[in-house]
Amino acid sequence: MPFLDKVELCFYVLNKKNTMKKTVLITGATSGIGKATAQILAKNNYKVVLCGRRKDRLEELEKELSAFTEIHSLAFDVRDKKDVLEQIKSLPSDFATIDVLINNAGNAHGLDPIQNGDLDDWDAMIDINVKGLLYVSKAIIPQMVERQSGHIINIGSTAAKEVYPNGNVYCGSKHAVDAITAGMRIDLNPFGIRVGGIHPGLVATEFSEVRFKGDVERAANVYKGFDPLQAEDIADIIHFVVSRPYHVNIADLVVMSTAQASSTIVKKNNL
Ligand code: NDP
Ligand code: 8X3
Repeated sequence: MPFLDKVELCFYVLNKKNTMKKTVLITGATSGIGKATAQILAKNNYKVVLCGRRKDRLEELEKELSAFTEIHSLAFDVRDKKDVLEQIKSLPSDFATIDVLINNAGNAHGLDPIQNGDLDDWDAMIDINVKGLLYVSKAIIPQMVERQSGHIINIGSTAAKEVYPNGNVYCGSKHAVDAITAGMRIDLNPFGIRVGGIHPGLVATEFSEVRFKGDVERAANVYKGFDPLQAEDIADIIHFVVSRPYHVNIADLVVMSTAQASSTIVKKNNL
């Protein structure tokens, strides 16, 4: 083959690879599961829109991952519905078509019996885990409906499947995520949109630090004495889920560490 034809072929292949890249928007990409997911997808030929509130972390991650792919960051609080809609609308044309939405932002706030629960903690969990997920979805679903394609992955929890002592409102918020995921799958079925839930057990992230309001020692104790899931374990599974052929939808997945049998049964070494 003449040299110039070879060069042309190289350009064609590179171009084709680029136009075939899917764009993934990940909420809660500044830490834990969301960050690890951004890292694995960026290294596997996806364009990534990173979302979170902490701008410094977004900038740092954007810098790190730009070595692998196109990255765009959006800083917003998922509770602010006006800002959620405006920020997503503001995406540059290169990133505006979202093929995969990963609704991951969320946390537990507090671990108290219902009679002692803090109203602000309850608001935070319902507003972030449930309403925030809905606002982000509302901003993106119309374009998927129009294109008749797309993939939505909602990060629930084992707390979406069972209730444990003092987990009351967090478990309620995640049960809502589970129900909303099923509802999305039903309503978006006529449009050929994939919808699934991934439900991890205990994952060693900043989750417990947030739950215990910065009490690092109490947070570390949650993961002591056994081999907990790491954020990368869930990210790896998310990569598997998004990379299945389009006719395959992994609808509902519960993932625990081997040491965990349920929310309250964890085989710990003697401490
Ligand atoms: P982290 O605390 O490490 O990460 C939480 C992420 O959510 C951060 O990036 C944070 O970003 C973002 N976030 C929190 N509140 C808001 C908000 N108001 N607006 C925008 N973003 C927000 O925890 P995980 O990675 O563990 O948690 C990720 C998801 O996984 C959550 O939905 C959690 O419920 C779920 N999960 C976690 C498990 C665990 O054991 N760790 C197990 C099962 C499910 P920023 O603060 O920058 O806004
Ligand atoms: C996080 C897992 O068991 O702390 O959703 O609720 S748990």
